[in-house]
Amino acid sequence: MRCHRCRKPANVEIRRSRTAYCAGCYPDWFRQQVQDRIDHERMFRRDERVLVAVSGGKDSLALWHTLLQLGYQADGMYIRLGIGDYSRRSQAKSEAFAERHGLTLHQVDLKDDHGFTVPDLLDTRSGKPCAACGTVKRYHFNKVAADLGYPVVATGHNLDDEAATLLGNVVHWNTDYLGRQGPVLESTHPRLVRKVKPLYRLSERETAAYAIISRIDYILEECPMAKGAKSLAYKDLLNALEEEQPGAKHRFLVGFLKEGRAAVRTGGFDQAADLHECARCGQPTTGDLCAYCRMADRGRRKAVLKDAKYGRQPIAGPELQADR
Ligand code: Q46
Ligand code: ZN
Repeated sequence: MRCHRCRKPANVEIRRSRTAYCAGCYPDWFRQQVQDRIDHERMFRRDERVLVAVSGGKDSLALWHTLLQLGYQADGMYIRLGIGDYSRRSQAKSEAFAERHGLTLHQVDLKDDHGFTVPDLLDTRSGKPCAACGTVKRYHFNKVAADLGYPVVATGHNLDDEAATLLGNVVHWNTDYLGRQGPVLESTHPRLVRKVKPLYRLSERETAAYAIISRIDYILEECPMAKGAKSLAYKDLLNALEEEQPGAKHRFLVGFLKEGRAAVRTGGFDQAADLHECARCGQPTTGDLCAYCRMADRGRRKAVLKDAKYGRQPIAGPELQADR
């Protein structure tokens, strides 16, 4: 195949559009796709500072790199989740990227700053901390952005992530989530920052190709907690479908956003309704304590028990509070 732009031998094939690009033209094509989405979805303006949620993986580092190349003011934020060597290596990749490009990388350390780690949040039924980990990440990315005055948080969710989430929500008919799934989540409260996903139409393969061609040094290994996660099963199903029908993932997600989402929006969930400040941390919540503060209490209790078992000195966090 030949490059769609310059007719040189192609390196990256985009099967869904029956095109291909050489390594010289591909990064430009990729960045143009991102720019189109930012503009079309009105994700952020050039005068707005963007906080990129960074994990050390290809998607978040490719996103950060792309935004900088497009001329946006983008800083990074990394959360030290405390998932053993995986966390240490992903932190090192994130810090190295920031250092190499002279960028600001904000960090939160769950254990040192909050007294627990993600493995302390294991769910007793699933044996996985992923749902809780997602709450932790959303909470801290939002809180740091709100505290430091960033109007928007950008995450590296790609087409594969979004299509898998959509399939999961359809399988379980989570209509509230379906009604809110999309590339932009607007702010509904002064302390809830806008969330955007500029890579949502680019596949995992396309993002990886961008990262490799741009010589981005990212962590190759997956989080060890991801093994057996339902989202991986949905991704496998969608990949099998994509093999048979190139473009199926794209049509599934984009078709839903265009046609299906409005139909399920009647779910009745209104995020703006009844929001007040969490009694502990001040973040918006519908309850007395926010979901994060309740979960953090459980995590700290587990951490204290573990520290006692292994004879370690527990790290002080906010005082433990009884479960409600
Ligand atoms: S980091 Fe957290 Fe993921 Fe690891 S524990 Fe699960 S959610 S798999 S993106
Ligand atoms: Zn709280």
